[in-house]
Amino acid sequence: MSDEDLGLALFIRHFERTLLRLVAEGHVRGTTHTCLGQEYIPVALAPLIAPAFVFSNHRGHGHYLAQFGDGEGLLAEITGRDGAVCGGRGGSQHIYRPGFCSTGVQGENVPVALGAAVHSQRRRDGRVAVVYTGDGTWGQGVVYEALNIAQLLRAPLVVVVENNGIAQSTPTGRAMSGTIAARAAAFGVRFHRVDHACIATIRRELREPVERTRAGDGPLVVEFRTWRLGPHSKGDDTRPPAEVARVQRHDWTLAYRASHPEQFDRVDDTQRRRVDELAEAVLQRPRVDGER
Ligand SMILES: Cc1ncc(C[n+]2csc(CCOP(=O)(O)OP(=O)(O)O)c2C)c(N)n1
Repeated sequence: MSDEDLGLALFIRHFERTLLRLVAEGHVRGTTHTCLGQEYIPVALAPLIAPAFVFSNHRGHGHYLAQFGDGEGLLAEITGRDGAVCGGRGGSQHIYRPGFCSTGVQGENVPVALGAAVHSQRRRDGRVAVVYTGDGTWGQGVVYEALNIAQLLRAPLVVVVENNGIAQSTPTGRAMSGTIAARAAAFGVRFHRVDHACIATIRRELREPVERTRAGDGPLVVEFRTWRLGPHSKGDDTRPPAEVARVQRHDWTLAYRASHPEQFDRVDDTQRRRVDELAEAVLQRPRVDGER
C-alpha cells in the first residue's frame, strides 16, 4: 500500500494505543473503545465513499481520523482539553463535525443515516450516507426497520458491518442466528463481504457497488470479517488468554510487516513519534472545564 495509506492506518494504531495508556494514567474520564485491529477499514473506505456523510458508533476513533486526520481535535475531545472538536462535551463516543456524527447508542445511527441519505437523494448532491455498525448491533430491531425503508426508497445508504466476532463479551455465534448476508437479502438489499485486509483490493471490490448505491440502485451492506485486538473498552477483556493470542495472530500489521519490512518500520516509526508528540502537546493544554 502507499506510504500515505499505511501512515494513516498506523497513525490510528498509535493513537489508540496511546489512548489506552492515557486511560491507565488517569487522563481520561468515562470510557473509551479502541479500534485496534480494525484500522484498515475506514482507511480503505474514506476515499471510496467521498462525498459522504459518515455516521459512526462507540468504536469510532478510526472512522473520524480516516475522514479528517484530526488527531489533535479528537484527543483534546477525549481528554477534555482546549481545541476539542466538540468542546469536550462529546468525549470518545459522541463526536459531531460537519459530515460526521457518532453515537454510543447501538443502532441509533442507522435510521439517522437513512434520513441523511434521503436528504441527499432529494437534493441530488451526490453524497452517500455511510453508517458503521458492529455485528452485535444487528441485534437491534431498528437496523431492520431502516434497511426495509432504505430499500423501498432506494436510498444512497451504505451500512458497514465491522464483524469482529464478539460484542463486548458475547461471541457473535451466541447472539446471531443466520448471517448478515441472509438478513440483507431478506430486504432485497445488495451485500458484499470482505474477509481480508488489503486496502487496494477492498477499494477495487467496493468501487462499483458503492457507486451503484450513489447512483440510485439502493442501499448496500458491506460486512468486514475483522478482529478486535484490544479489550472491549478500557481494560475489560473477558476473553481467555489463549483466545486473545489466537485473535492477535490475525493482526493485519503482522502480515504486512513480514512482506514490507523496510516500509513498515519506517512509517511506523514516523507515526509513533507523531502521536507521542501530539499527546504531549494536547496534555499541556488547559482543561475545558477549568480544572487542573
Ligand atoms: C442500545 C445499547 N445497548 C447496549 C449498549 C452497551 N454496549 C456498548 S458496545 C456493546 C457491544 C457492541 O458490539 P458490536 O456491535 O459487535 O460492536 P463492537 O463493540 O464489537 O465493535 C454494548 C452491548 C449500548 N451502547 N447501546
